[in-house]
Amino acid sequence: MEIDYSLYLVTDRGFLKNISLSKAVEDAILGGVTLVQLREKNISTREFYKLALEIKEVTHHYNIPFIINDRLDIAQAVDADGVHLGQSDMPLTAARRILGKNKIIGISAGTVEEAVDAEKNSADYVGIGTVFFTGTKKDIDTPIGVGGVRRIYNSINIPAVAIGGISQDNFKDVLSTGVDGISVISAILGKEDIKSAARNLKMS
Ligand code: TZP
Ligand code: MG
Repeated sequence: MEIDYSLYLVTDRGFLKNISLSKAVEDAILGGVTLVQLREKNISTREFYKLALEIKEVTHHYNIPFIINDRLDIAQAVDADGVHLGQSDMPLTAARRILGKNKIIGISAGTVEEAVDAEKNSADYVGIGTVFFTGTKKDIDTPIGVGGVRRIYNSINIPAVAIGGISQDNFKDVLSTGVDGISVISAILGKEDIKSAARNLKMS
């Protein structure tokens, strides 16, 4: 399956006002989101599973790949298209053994070394970041900036998206590095009009 990484929505229900996550995801897809990752913290396994089934229904209706953050078991249980793993999550080699070749595995990388390692161990894509300071994820040391994205992207030959503090104001600078896409939470889910917010992050 050829994957379009250009506009990658990561979820966080904390941003939503008076709208369900499945409706928000649907609006985002109608605005042009090409990939969806369910990333929900502080949620029970049962709730995560139920939410994953709900969101998968929406993404599959629109033929959009559906990725689960962190939880391989949930990804398997709902037959998602893949998982996204951080540097403290299940190691990539183990995850690949569990999920097999046909699932998408994405890895977060903040350094050249982490990105090169991900490629060597057969990641499908890398999430490069954190690019800019963001209120959404506060445990960041120093943002790598657009220069950092360029350096890391130039060190690998697999698809990559940039993440962290990307907005309507800076996304074109980020895309100028050549990365395959941008990954966002607040720039879409934090807006009143989710569909237009997504549309405003499209290149043309
Ligand atoms: N990983 C690095 S930054 C980040 C994640 C999940 C949060 C991105 O959120 P936002 O609102 O797009 O800055
Ligand atoms: Mg993680």
